[in-house]
Amino acid sequence: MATTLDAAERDYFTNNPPPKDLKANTTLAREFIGRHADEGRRVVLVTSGGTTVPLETQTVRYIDNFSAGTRGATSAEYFLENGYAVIFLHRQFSLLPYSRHYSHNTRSFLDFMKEEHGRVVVDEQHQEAMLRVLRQYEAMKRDNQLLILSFVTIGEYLWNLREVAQLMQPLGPKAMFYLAAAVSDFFVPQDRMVEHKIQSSEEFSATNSDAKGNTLARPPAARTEGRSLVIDLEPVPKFLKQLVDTWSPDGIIVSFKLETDPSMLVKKAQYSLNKYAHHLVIGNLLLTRKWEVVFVSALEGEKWIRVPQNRRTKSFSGVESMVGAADAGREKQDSHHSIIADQGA
Ligand code: PAZ
Repeated sequence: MATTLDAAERDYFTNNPPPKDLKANTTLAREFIGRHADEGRRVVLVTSGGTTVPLETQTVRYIDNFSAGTRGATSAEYFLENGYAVIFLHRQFSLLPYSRHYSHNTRSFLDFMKEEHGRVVVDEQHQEAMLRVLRQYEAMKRDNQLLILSFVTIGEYLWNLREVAQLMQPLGPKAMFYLAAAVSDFFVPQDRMVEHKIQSSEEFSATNSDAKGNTLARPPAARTEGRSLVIDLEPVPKFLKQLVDTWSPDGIIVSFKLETDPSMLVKKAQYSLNKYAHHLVIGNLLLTRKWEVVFVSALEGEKWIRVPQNRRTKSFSGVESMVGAADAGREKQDSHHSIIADQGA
């Protein structure tokens, strides 16, 4: 089994090229991990947002994943507040810790401002909430506790995950992996990816060549046949096993499982726990993910955590009530709960 997985890893990372910024990210992560290890801090890698699956090398079209990065960005704030150093590996332009309170909103951040005596100030009604967020943000910056790295594609995500996990290996159980990103299960391997935009018209559709103009050895994974677009994706190797067994075997590993069918959720979470033998699977359903999650672990079995009805907010627009509700909720929740279910965000 190990051999098969090692071969799958070798095969994937040999045939799918590293992202251009991998070296720079690795340098930043090495320095960050080393500094916090010297200071005795625990380090958590939080992954957040959805990966894309490009259909062409010069990408015009891609398959995306729904995630906005709310879970990851919110959780990162709670990890920071609880003394962790956080490496936040997120989908470019998805939500970020702290700024999430004022971005991706139905309101512009300018709506929180007003002009006073020729200067820009925060509107009175937002002062208290914004001051609270700003103080947390500044405390985090003072201690250099947050490193932000980004990905867009599934390939960029996997390369960064592997590099950072291996760098965290020496931390042993002081390393945590909190895998909240929505990662594609299927992808287009490099040797089946056409260089140029897939044409919709048959007249122009002979595009099955790579960057050098050579015809691909295997049929392109995405191509037009007649007037239809045919997409034939391959499975992404299950690297969670590699993370648990070899990349960071002593780290604490928390994975997430998303389902839409309630009858599948616990079953699938349990299956994942048994298969990968890591510490915790947090299950959530697409439609209720902001209010309830289920923890599935070998130690405690199945345990549901729900945000009480009266603390749920319905829209993204009420930032002040969102921050207020989160803080009110916090009194009643222990920090573990708060990390995964911050209402309103
Ligand atoms: O980013 P978001 O807050 O909109 O959604 C969070 C989530 C549902 C992507 C996350 O909680 C999760 O379940 N991630 C793992 C998804 C999966 O690959 O099963």
